[in-house]
Amino acid sequence: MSGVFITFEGGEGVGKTTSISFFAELLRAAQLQVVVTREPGGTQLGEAIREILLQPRTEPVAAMTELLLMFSARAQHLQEVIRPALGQGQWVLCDRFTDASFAYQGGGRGIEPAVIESLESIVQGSIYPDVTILLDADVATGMGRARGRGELDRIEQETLAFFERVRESYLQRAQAYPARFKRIDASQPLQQVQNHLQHIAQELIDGARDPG
Ligand code: Z5A
Repeated sequence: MSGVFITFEGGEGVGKTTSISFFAELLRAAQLQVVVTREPGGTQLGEAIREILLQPRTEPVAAMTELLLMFSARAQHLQEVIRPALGQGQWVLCDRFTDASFAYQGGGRGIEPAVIESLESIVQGSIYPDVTILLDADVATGMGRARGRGELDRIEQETLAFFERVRESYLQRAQAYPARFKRIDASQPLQQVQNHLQHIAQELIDGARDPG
């Protein structure tokens, strides 16, 4: 039995965390088994790598170091959490996955997509998200929501131009993979975002119950 792998993507503060818990409740209410997880992180080792990645540092971090750390955490996450859960027929909801590497390390830092694609294939094998929910809002809206929280982590300290490139990369990926991506306008009030999420969840639940 194979589960369903759903990823949530988007820039900073667009509402991924808020949306993923709402979505998980909708699936649980339909009696589905749900695992909620995140990247970088999701395992003990992955969370330790996350700390290294997000801690502000005095030395500049090479883009390739950042990319490889993201994929190291991902390899562990796939082995410990994602593959077993999917193998048991569970629904895995993941706050960011490899599209974030294409957006941040590719679009943001300028690493060639072909390099990221090679790592994607080596690390993931046949595991790709079934559905990716892209919460898209202009950079200022997301930053405004996220930045009431106090100190900025290393990646949050990037420039506005960096986050504009990240957003553009996400939009390009959504265009390149229209069957997988579902874009939600995250600048809307929460109620409207949740209506859209409810619609997507219902479609997926109906599809899973009646695959024919
Ligand atoms: N990263 C990477 O570079 N490469 C990779 O491969 C991966 C990750 C996997 C950590 O990610 C960093 O890792 C991230 C990318 C990098 N760096 N940055 N920047 P993260 O997902 O943990 O961090 P984040 O993007 O900064 O997430 P966030 O700030 O926690 O935001 P969020 O989860 O999208 O938003 P939220 O917490 O749900 O909502 C923020 C606030 O807005 C909150 O008060 C909500 O109540 C409110 N909200 C949410 N939706 C709405 C609407 N619709 N209206 C009004 N208010 C709202």
